[in-house]
Amino acid sequence: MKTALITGVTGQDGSYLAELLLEKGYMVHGIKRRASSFNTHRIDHLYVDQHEEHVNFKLHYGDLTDSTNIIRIIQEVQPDEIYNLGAMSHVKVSFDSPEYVANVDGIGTLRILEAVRILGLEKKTRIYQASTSELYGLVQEVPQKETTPFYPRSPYGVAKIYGFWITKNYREAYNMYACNGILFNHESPRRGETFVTRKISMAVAAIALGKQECLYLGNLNAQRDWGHAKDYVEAMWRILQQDIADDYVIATGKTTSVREFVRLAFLEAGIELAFEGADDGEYAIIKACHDAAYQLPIDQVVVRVDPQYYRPTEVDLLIGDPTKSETVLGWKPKYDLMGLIREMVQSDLALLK
Ligand code: NDP
Ligand code: GDR
Repeated sequence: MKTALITGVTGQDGSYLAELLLEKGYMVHGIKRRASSFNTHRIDHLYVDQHEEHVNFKLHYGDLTDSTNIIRIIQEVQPDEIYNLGAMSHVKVSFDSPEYVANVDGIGTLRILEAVRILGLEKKTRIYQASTSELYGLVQEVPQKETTPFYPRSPYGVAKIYGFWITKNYREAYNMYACNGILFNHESPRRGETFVTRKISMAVAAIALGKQECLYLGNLNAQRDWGHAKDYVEAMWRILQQDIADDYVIATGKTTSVREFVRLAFLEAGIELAFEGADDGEYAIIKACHDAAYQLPIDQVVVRVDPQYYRPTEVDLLIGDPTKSETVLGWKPKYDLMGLIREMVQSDLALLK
């Protein structure tokens, strides 16, 4: 039985990865932060009474800013694989807390790598680092691949670039099995509520059910390569099962604007939109409603631009080239964009009903 340790286990990816590893027969340990209220809703269904005979899932209190805690947990767990998913992961918020994001997302990665070295586990423990398409930032080349130069555009991206390079450096300097997955955006019904896709799917449900009038968004022109988190955690696992440690882009190879995502998400609820106006004054109105259950007035404004959601520096276009991961890892996503949108919108409709 292999043992895995997941930082960020309470997050979107951590919860899907824990499920996947449990299905594969792993003993899974996760690090959760102490909070003033419960923060384990994404993994509560995996909880096992620790008094039972066969416990295969265990949580430890911890924080990536505390190396004493990281060293102690890794010493106790002796993991075969560590998945470092813990991060302050919101790009816009990273402009408000730049020092914190550097500490958690940048130095936090170093703390994991150093803990493995200090404990002499370099030969035993394989490490996955949650790198990101935000490293590419300002467009240098499309589609973006493993060799595309980086140009991050936020304190989050800059912190993650440290995480990327320190992982690669420890691999080269100490011959450690440490890999970067450069993952493009991936979403799901478990996506945090302030990321744009989930904000949209929740608003579609609330507007359709007459509980909200209008959705306020920032830059509708941004284009993202959106996949499903379930597919992407499978890629993380595959990255750590190879003979040689390496870095991989994980993406669908297709890109879509925020505006188009909005249109498709409303359409999933049977609501046709028309976009009018431009720039800060752009808005969308209901053109037709095909579901008789939702009694929505035609011409109601349901989307408006609010510049408070703009970022000081934006990443305009992300589109990944997954050729290497398809060839070497044999990875291919099962979900397409419409499948992802359907699952998110239907899940939020069910939640609100
Ligand atoms: P989430 O924001 O959903 O989850 C982040 C996790 O990190 C949560 O469990 C959170 O705990 C934990 N965390 C935050 N701060 C700390 C800290 N100081 N110490 C320990 N744990 C902490 O992110 P995702 O699941 O979407 O992403 C997982 C990882 O992948 C992140 O590193 C993210 O940056 C990266 N990534 C994500 C992509 C995506 O599209 N989703 C794409 C590329 C990379 P809590 O629940 O208590 O807040
Ligand atoms: P991103 O995801 O910044 O790509 O980072 P997010 O969903 O926050 O933004 C995507 C794009 O949508 C635009 N946008 C808005 N974004 C938010 N959050 N809220 C809005 O109201 C809004 N309106 C427009 C943004 O400007 C942006 O262009 C995510 C995170 O999961 C990171 O941790 C991860 O590394 C990257 O994806 C890959």
